[in-house]
Amino acid sequence: MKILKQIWTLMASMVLITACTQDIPTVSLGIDDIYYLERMKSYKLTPAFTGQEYRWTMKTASGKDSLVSTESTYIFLQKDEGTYDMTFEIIDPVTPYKHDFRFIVIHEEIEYSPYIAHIYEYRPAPGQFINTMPEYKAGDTEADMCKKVEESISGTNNIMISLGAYGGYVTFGFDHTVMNVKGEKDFMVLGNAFYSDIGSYKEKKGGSCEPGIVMVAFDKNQNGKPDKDEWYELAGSEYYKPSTKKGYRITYSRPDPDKKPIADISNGLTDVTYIPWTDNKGGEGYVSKNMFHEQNYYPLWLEEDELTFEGTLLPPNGVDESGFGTYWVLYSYPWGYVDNHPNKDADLNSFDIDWAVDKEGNPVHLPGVDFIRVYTGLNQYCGRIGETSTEITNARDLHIQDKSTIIPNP
Ligand SMILES: [Ca+2]
Ligand SMILES: [Ca+2]
Ligand SMILES: [Ca+2]
Repeated sequence: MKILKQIWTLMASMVLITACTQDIPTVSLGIDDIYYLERMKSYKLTPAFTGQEYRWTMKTASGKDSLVSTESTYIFLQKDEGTYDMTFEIIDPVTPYKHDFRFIVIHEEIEYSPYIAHIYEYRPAPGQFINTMPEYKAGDTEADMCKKVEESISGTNNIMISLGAYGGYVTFGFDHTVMNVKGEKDFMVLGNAFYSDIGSYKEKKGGSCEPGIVMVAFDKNQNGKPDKDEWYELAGSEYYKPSTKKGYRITYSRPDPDKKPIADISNGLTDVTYIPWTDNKGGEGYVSKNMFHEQNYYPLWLEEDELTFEGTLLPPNGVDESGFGTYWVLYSYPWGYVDNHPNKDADLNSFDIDWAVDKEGNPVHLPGVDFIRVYTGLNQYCGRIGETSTEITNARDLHIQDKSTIIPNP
């Protein structure tokens, strides 16, 4: 905010200088002649005049005008420092209008961090690591829990947080817009996936892979919050397969403290009917409680007695390779999910904003994203190892120079 304020002050004084040296029109177009803006920050231009059609063009290196938009408003956003000469035209038989202006994109005053700067929301589904990763203390509010998540996974911190069973999510952002660079992956999210050490499972890339689905949003209304902005799913390797269900919705209920637990000791479960869920496909079941994690599995800072999550559902990836519940292998999907491959495979934990699709599955081009959301993509229960839950330890923007190093989890 401080940086922005300084930029605005700088811009305001520039506008003042320009305004004093030329005739002031009686009605202003609302677009200045020159703007100073930090790289990877967006600025919305809203002309005061209207007409039949609009043309926003930008001069290319060869001096040609390249059309960048035909909307009435335009959000300027550039990755690289430099001078950008632009023209705005209103095409109208009665009141045509043409205005040349310039953006000077400058380096940020305070160096950007390539790592998470802010957690906007932490809404895990029930799970065996909920209320412990991060730890809930009596009286903690949702904001307190967001702060704890921020302390865990922002900057170079890499303390694992859990999203719980299907649908549980976290929404985070950086101190700038993550740019969508053409033909390149744009950001990386790390989890705690690993392949089994046993030969054939290792080769088949199976072990503990708990794929989380990634969604992205651009702050179109420019208010710095993920509120009315449209979310787009990044279509991973399973997205178009018939085994993947779209529009899945699940509701979990707060566990009843007076309920009689039903144990399955052979699987280490102390209550197999612990947290009930129902879905919109006619399914129902439970998140069981196990003997290794005795705390309450329902997010205790939330007042609601029911939690509903909605999204795309990936097919089950867990196989009981022992045949009697003692050795579960959770296989990875090829690409496009969080907590799906070991962190050392940087490329398989990296994401391209150009994978974004709308609700109908049509590819969408976004110039960059301000908000990233990850949610657990499977509704699966694997005996003694419990519900499948995506974990996150850290994330980074791949287009910002790394000035510090983090030690990734194995
Ligand atoms: Ca890209
Ligand atoms: Ca917004
Ligand atoms: Ca995991």
